[in-house]
Amino acid sequence: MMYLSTMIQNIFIACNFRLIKNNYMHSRRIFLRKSALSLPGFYILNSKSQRKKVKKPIVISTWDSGLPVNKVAWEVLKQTNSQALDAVEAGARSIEDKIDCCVGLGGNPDRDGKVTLDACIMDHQFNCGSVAFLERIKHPISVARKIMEDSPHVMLVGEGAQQFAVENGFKLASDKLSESAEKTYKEWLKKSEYKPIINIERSHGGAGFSSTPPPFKLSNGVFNHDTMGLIALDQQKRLAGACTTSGMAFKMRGRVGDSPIIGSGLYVDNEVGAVTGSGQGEEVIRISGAHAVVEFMRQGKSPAKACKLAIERIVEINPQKAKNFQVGFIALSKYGEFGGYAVQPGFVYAVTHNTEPGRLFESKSYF
Ligand code: SD4
Repeated sequence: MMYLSTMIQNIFIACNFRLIKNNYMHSRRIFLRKSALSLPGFYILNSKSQRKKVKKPIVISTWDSGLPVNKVAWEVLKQTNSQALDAVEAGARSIEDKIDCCVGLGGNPDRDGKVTLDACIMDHQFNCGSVAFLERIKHPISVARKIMEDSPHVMLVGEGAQQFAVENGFKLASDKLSESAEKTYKEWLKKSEYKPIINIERSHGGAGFSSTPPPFKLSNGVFNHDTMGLIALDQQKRLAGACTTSGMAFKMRGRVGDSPIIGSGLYVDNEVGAVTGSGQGEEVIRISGAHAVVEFMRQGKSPAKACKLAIERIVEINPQKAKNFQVGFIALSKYGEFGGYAVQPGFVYAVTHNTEPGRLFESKSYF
């Protein structure tokens, strides 16, 4: 009897011990998870990283066309006390000024023949502004910044965005298509077939592409590049990003892509890094692309690895479909480390650190 009661007592103690141990492990796990989340990413937990020299200032942007854009941003960034936010806005404006296929008022129109612009901007303190479906305004990126700084909202679209812009001193431009957009649109009208091309700026040969060295031109002579996303880190370790586009050519009227969506086409978290991208907006929106990449970096992944994981997430939704579209992300950590990854080969990005006019990198890709 005594033997039995000692045994029961021992089992009871053992169970209690396991319970206490489990509880302890559980709370410890929660504590670790919580502290990891509350710290600025796992980088901080790594003592090597703490000694890491921050590479700054630095600006990186999508495509070959990022080189001249970086140059403009760099003019701002290299000045003492300059702000990454001013640098990315200046860079984005410089490409909105140009007449080309994919950014600004010279861009290709929607299927009704109207150019509609999308853009967004974000600073190091989660301030952000965005415009979508904006017509006849030359600098959507500056309207986005104005919304961020002088309105209680984050995003304005269409007529309301245009009204806000005009009320704030932006000039209403003509709604006439640029010469090259007019030509491309007339060509498209013959078949009226909506088929977004895989935008591989560096595609050699291929339908619609020349096989000359960069800058590549479409067969109609138009310089081939895409949405401009740029992210920068200034000398005060402030990150910022901007993204501007005329969106997918021949889209349905009213269609909005990822580029003006905070968390999809652009995201900045100064505790972790900044991310932007280019490509088939619908696929990016599906996974909140830029935000996903930032979260992977928060978990300790390098910028390139974080971009890769987000691209894998996109492809794995429908690998068959993914063979026919392009998405590319670029990421910049708060330490100035950078990287990119894309669904298809041919996605390049421009990096300007202390080398002018900067360097081009070709990202790895899923296919
Ligand atoms: C969009 N992401 O409107 C933009 C356009 C783009 O390659 O980058 N096209 O979906």
